Amino acid sequence: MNALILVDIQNDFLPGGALPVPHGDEVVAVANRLLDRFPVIVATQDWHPENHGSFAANRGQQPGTMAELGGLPQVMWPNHCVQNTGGAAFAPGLNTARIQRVFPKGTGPEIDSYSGFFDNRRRKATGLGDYLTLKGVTHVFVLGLATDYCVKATAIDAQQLGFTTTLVLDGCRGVELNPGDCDRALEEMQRAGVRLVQSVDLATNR
Ligand code: VGL
Ligand code: ZN
Repeated sequence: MNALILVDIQNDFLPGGALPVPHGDEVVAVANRLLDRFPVIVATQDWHPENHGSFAANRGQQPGTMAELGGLPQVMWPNHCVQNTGGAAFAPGLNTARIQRVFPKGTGPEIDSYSGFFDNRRRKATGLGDYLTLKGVTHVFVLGLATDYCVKATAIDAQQLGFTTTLVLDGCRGVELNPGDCDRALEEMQRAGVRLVQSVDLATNR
């Protein structure tokens, strides 16, 4: 059984948002086009409290610098995807009606969660892994935002959990804080066993 995982396709990650991913809006059409082909569709949603420790303003830091959170190195981000704000809402135009379950992440102030499966210390699961297993999913297709953070972490965790994992390249865009970050992320995913495809090369699964 195949599942589509839509990673963090949220307003704050679109151009004009609080943590804009260049051309992030372009993944929406790719996502919508693929929806009909998957029996299982889930989404992750970055869902932070106002006092989240990854927010530079809460730490007296500048966005884009490095700090520490929960004992791990942590990029300091602009405030973004605050729970129940418009910035945390899914992108307008994303066909959310077919999303069967949403998995919020980054909900605790003391730890970030790039992966849709676990927090960054891998202490707590979001439930996504168990959900997919319960649905009989063996192969997951991942797309969304951002290639070099949450997409990468989600795809690698999926593969490591035993799901055959395919990244839909044209359905992803990255932050690229440092030049080359997206290319390195793709290499890292491939090294972990993640396959890369273009959406046009996906056969219809119906
Ligand atoms: C993300 C940075 C901070 C992402 C989330 O969705 O890739 N990046 N929070
Ligand atoms: Zn975040």
